[in-house]
Amino acid sequence: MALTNGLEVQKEILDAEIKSFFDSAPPLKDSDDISGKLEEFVKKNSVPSGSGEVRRVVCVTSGGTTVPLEQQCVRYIDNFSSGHRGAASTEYFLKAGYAVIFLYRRGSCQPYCTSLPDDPLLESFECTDDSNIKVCQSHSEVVRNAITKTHAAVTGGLLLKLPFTTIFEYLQMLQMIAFSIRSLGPHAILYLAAAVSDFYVPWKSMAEHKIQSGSGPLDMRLVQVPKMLLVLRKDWAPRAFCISFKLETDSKILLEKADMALKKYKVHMVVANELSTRKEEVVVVRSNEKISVRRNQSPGVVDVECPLVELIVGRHSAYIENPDL
Ligand code: PAZ
Repeated sequence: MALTNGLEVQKEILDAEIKSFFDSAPPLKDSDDISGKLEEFVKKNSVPSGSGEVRRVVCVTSGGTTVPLEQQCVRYIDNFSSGHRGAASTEYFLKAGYAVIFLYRRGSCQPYCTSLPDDPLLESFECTDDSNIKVCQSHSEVVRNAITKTHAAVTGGLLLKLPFTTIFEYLQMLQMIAFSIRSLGPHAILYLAAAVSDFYVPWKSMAEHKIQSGSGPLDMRLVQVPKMLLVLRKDWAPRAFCISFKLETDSKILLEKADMALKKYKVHMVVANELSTRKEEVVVVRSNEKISVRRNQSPGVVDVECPLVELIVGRHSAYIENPDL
């Protein structure tokens, strides 16, 4: 009884921290547009197909969130995430028949574009004469694939792309998505691959204008971002299959931290990865298993996300059959 009360108090404190985060965050500029798109997307994908099968929907989060240091933002704190994991995973989920809500950092990797050069406009195209531009032969296959597959997925109502930049935008949009997929119950997945800031400057204590350098060293207090995973699981979308990611640079603590996250946030699966080897290997951590998933070296299979998504689809099918196990 005492333990239950202790947990309840912790949950109340967390709820209050989360409320204060959202209350003080700058409101999303295009929130009506986003909710309209979400509503339409979920409605369209809730209708059972001709075979009576319910479409599965996954929200893939991708890329890093920024932490603004000024309200009229000149400077911000950022992180390493390229968005490759989220973009590649989106392709494999689409291939597996899922509809995907791709919540991505503006300017990060996009589905079907991960093998384009860094500066695709300049490197994939060439001017043939004053008025004509054509795709260079060496990139034509990739460009064609990127255009046709993206177009087919978006116009077919199977891919909804929603960009964010700041931690404020990301968490507000994630909450909106979680609320909108609730109605799909166990048919929905939350695949949280974005690298989310742990610390932020609350909007109200943030300088309005560009911080001046003349006044000596910068002394700034960052506050911890409230851990929203538990409320996401318990309150926002309690029946969705929830997968979080854990990144560490020290391999000695990685699995222990992933185990802790699994227990603390009650997610269904934690995908553990190390910074330097994240493109080669991940470990899927569940309460009863730890599975190492490696990039297949055979020709044509280039991403670790391919076997990872395959494994997740299998576990998700089992979850749909029996969500209480
Ligand atoms: O975006 P990317 O492909 O460069 O990296 C993917 C990743 C390492 C950000 C992702 O696999 C991950 O672990 N995300 C969670 C990071 C964390 O907050 O622990």
